[in-house]
Amino acid sequence: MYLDFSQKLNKVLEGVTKCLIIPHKNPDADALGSSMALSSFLIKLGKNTKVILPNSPPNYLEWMIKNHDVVSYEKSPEKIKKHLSKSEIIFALDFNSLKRIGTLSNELEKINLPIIMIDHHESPEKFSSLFLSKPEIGSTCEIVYNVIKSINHKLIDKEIATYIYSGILTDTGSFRYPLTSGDTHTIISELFKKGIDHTKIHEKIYDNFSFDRTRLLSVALKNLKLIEKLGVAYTILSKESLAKHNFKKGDTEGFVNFGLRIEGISVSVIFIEDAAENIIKISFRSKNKIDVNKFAKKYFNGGGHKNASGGFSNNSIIETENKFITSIKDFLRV
Ligand SMILES: [Mn+2]
Repeated sequence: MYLDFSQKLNKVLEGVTKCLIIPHKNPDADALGSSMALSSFLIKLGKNTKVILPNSPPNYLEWMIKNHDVVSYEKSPEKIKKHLSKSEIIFALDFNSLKRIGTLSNELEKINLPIIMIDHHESPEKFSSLFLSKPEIGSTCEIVYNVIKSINHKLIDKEIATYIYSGILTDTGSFRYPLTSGDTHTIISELFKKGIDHTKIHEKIYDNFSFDRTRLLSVALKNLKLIEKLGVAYTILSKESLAKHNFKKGDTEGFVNFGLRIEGISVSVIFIEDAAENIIKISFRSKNKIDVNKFAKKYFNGGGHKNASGGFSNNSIIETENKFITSIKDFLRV
């Protein structure tokens, strides 16, 4: 599978000198890791490569982009229009629907360039000329690693290995989610041989809370409610709580996972009031067979993965909470 795709990709790359890489909006370590790894690799192949971000990454991931030619569409739309007009090929990484790159998708629709999509989300949409969609793999970084390895494994150095490790680490929930495989661990072993400093990567990614963020977490935990019979935990962060703790983008990342630490809980949800967009943003996490992707799609305009998805509500917090209680009961058929 990888070999076949890599051969096709190699062919596409023949004669191409200018590449662009685009990950999804609100990029996480998998989106950035796969983009930076591929960018480093393409540069080593002699391709002029730039990474376009629909918007800027959270502060704690800034170290991942600092050695690269990265432009944010949100910050410099004009620059990006120029890059798009000069580029010969576009890589779409860690997303499979143009909705996931926000208004940058309008710019892509105006140009006519081959798009190569590499992704691991369910139900890919058709917007690419060549794609590798593998929902059975835990991270895009794992897929990208296999692709570049089969093109030229000698070009994978410590820097590329560090990016790949970061994406695999976070998208597998530190190697615990079901899609983590023996193959994943074999790759990690190969990355270790490239000299990665895994302790430092963990510290950069996980030990970076501000005091405000830690206090905001305490509010989320204090607000936790259980629907014990259903094995459901949920919490709410109001716009007042966010403002009081100087909320910055990315601060609530991972909060939703805490509910799943409670014994007997298989579904955890966080509702976050977004004053700027005037919506309630919702994150869903689940264990085992419970498909919160289906739930998010059916009731809260969302989607994602089976055990990790997101959605939103246009109603008030109280209305959203009530709708959630009714719909989750219905969904879990109680
Ligand atoms: Mn991913």
